[in-house]
Amino acid sequence: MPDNITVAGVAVDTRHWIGGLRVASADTFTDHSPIDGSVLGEIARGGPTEAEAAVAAARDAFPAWAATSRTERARILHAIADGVEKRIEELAIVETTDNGALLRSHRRGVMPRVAHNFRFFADWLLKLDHEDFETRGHTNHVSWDPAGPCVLITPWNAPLMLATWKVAPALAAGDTVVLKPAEWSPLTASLLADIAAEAGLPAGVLNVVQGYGFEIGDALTSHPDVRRISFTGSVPTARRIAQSAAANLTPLSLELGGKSPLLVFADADLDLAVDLAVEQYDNAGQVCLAGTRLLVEEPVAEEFTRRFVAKASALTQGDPRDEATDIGPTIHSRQLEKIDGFVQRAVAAGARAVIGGHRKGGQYYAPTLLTDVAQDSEIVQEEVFGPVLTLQTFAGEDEAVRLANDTRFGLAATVVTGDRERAERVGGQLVAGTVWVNCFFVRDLQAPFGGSRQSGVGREGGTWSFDFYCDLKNTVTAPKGWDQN
Ligand code: TXE
Repeated sequence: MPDNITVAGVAVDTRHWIGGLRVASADTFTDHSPIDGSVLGEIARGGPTEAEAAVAAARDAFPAWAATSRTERARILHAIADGVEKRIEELAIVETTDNGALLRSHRRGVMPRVAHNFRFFADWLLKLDHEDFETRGHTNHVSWDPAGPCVLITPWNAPLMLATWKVAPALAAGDTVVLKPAEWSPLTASLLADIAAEAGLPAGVLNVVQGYGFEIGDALTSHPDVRRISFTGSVPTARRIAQSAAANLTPLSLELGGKSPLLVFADADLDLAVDLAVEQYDNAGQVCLAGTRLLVEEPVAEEFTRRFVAKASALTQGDPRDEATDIGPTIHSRQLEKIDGFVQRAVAAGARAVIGGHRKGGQYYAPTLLTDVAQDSEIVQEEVFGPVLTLQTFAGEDEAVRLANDTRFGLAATVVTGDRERAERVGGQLVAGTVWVNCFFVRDLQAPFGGSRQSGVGREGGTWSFDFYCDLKNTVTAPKGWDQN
């Protein structure tokens, strides 16, 4: 197997990155581009041996990295951000070729935010503190101690973005990392390893292992030397990881799926509501936060649907490398089958496809809107993870809230209304980690991010990330015992 492949003119090392060295595996797996199904190359296929080596490297590197001053850790994180910024074009084209999301958003939105992830947590680290306080003359000093090696397991829908939401705070906290990117989009994690090494991150502080989750996952998540596991992905895999982590009671952060509602009240700016609704097709709907359940108040449902259809029908679907493309392919043919299965079963159960409802060749699925769907049906209750929205109507706030909350998920919700008091009232009753009012996808790293119910465990962002990646320690010192000498 060659150690390097060239993807869109960029050389990518296909081996693991363990203890500051490139390491091959006897086996490989084939990485395809979702754009046209072409083979990108053979990637190292890790298993328990590589998991063990990577955790050992992270364990060995931990004491020195944990003892590195905050200012030095912050300096290196900024240097990684510089490296990302220098390679934005390369990272963007490799990510698009590997996962099919739009090049224009990788270039202008995602990759700059990847750099920002490192800068943000570097800066936050420097202001991280607790005030000391006193108890009957004793001082309490709370410190944020680095926890140890962390296993970070990430998905394919926003590979480098979601990986660096975890890598940056873990490194800032003084932890060492084993990153396992998804087998469907392994390439930018390998480039990140290069960038981190060039930025001066010591060997073993960041390790990247490649492979199938079912082959390498258990060895990582059940390892007794691992102090934290952070995972973004599906609910069934999260259950599996939780069982595996239970062996050592390793703390977990889980960011899982969603079936988020987008509520449109009759007093809403309808054009804004339509814009926000059409935005849910971004990344071909392969976004955990997507507001895939459109809930529209009865008096405006017809007009909303008319305007939505006009706008959605004008979307351009095709090669994600073209600037003019709005919707790219789905990640792989199994995902396409899964999406189509959901839609065909819904139609067989009486749903009507107002637009779409079919494949478009290759791995592309037509943006779809389904009406006449029952609240307890599969299409309303299960995450499709494709460009498929349902539309239901409601009469009044109570019904809107009841429908919105009636799922096992609780990741996000969007409320579109012209009435501030209604926004507060309704927002206050929604079960969701994030509520957007008259907007969507606005994300500040200072804010907690995560899901309720089966959408996740824990929150990422600002202090919440450090809470997770650190062992908080309280040192209580008495006023006596100091004058022995
Ligand atoms: O996810 P998996 P898949 C949802 C979405 C999608 C479905 C399936 O509905 O259709 O999940 O996607 C690693 N131990 N989301 O199968 O399996 C795996 O290698 C340890 C929502 O791709 O959860 C990859 O790195 N790790 C989501 C990561 O888990 C294991 C994003 C995610 O893969 C493992 C992705 C194991 N036993 C999918 N098995 C979101 N929240 O945004 C697999 N993995």
